Amino acid sequence: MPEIMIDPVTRIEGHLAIKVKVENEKVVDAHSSGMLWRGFERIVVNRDPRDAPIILSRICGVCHSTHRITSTRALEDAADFTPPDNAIRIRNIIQGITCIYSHAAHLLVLAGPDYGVYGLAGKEHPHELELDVEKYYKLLHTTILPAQRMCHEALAIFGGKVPHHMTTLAGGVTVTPTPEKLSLAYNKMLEVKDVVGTIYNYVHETLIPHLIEEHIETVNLLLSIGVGVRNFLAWGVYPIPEDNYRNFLEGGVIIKGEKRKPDPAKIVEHVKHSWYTDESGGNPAEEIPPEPQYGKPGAYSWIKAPRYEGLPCEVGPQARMIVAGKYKVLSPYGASLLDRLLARLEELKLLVDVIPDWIMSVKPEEKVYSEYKVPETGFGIGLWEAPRGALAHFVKISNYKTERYQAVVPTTWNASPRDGNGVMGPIENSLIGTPVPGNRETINVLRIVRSYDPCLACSIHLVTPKEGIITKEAVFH
Ligand code: NFE
Ligand code: MG
Repeated sequence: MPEIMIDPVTRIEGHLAIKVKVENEKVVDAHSSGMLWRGFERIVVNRDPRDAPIILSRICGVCHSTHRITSTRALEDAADFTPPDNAIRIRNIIQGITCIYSHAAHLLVLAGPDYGVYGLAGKEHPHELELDVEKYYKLLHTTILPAQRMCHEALAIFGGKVPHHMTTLAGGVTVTPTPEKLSLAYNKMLEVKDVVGTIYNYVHETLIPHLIEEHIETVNLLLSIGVGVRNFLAWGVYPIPEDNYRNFLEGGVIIKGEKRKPDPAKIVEHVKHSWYTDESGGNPAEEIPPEPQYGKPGAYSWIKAPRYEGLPCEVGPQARMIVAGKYKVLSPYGASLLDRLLARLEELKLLVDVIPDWIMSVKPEEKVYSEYKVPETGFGIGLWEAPRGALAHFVKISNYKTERYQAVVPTTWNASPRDGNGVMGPIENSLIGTPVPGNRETINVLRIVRSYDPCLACSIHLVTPKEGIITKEAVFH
């Protein structure tokens, strides 16, 4: 039976290896392996808890702001503390802009080339899925990079710098939102809104109608592959002070089609197939900081396998938008590769449209910080949404220090290996049945993996290695 190893998967963040077994030109088995080891949950232990948001922002170079905010929320939860409304508004803006630049980068730079960047830079306009590198280069320089720069500049107005903004801390934020800063950020985000609006309209008015008319078989293929587990989890994000703190994108968990309120007590991280000691798993509120055990028999990933009520869950824009009731799935199977991309585009549009209003809702005359005191003992959970999905940080404080810390991160859910019951993670599951023409053409395997926008730095959040380079032979022996 042909076996194909893709190591590393390119155009994602970090080192992911995908191994598929192919029979009769279809994937019949899949393994997802996170191939870098990090150590953040260990680094913050025994320090002042207020160090955690600063250190944990460094989990990732993409969603750094998200980790900083989520860690701050965990600290605030541990002290039963609510920050001032203006701080909530500013954190929402920082988070929203993070999501905008991350989604735009995924759609146009990471996943886009797999589809000739949807005709915008295809060899033949507008349906050809083969990339014209020269056209793409031009698009990158005239449109994509300037829009990214504008997002970073707007974020820096509220965060001091990008990456790793500095203003969010337990108690609120430290930026003074003067009318000048607000209007500068507002104007920058209006420009971003224009760029995204143009691309969004092109996709809906030109690309999709054209594909449906002339290439319905491609559309049907993209709607029928990469379906996945169809359990969806989102914690909810963007509490709006003016709306009684309701989340702009409400959270929920959908299991077997039934939506419920999500409960972090129902998470268990499995480690049977992960390079950690068996003691390292469990509920994140109780788990010990992860203890690496490279070479553990049966293990093949540095990613743990979080499960909700024992089940794998997809997280990310498709999950979040379905849970929030903001996206209607096109696939008859309840999820798909194409829906994952379109939900990301819809969320991007939703955010570029609303962020200018959020900027104007900040009140320059109101406070942005209240005094926060680290409790002598406490336990707190920060629930939030990263661009790639549900993010939870758990902190246990004793004697004014961090005794334990856990982060359960979006790509940990999506790219997880098999769990203790041998059940595949969402990406692995999504690959089963994928056509592989000639038993060797892997474009659709790659498209499916990339549709989750994996980030390995986040998913493993641990770095060491005295052990040296990890080779594929060492993994799949
Ligand atoms: Ni490193 Fe992250 C996001 C978080 S992904 S990018 O989005 O949290 O697992
Ligand atoms: Mg973790």
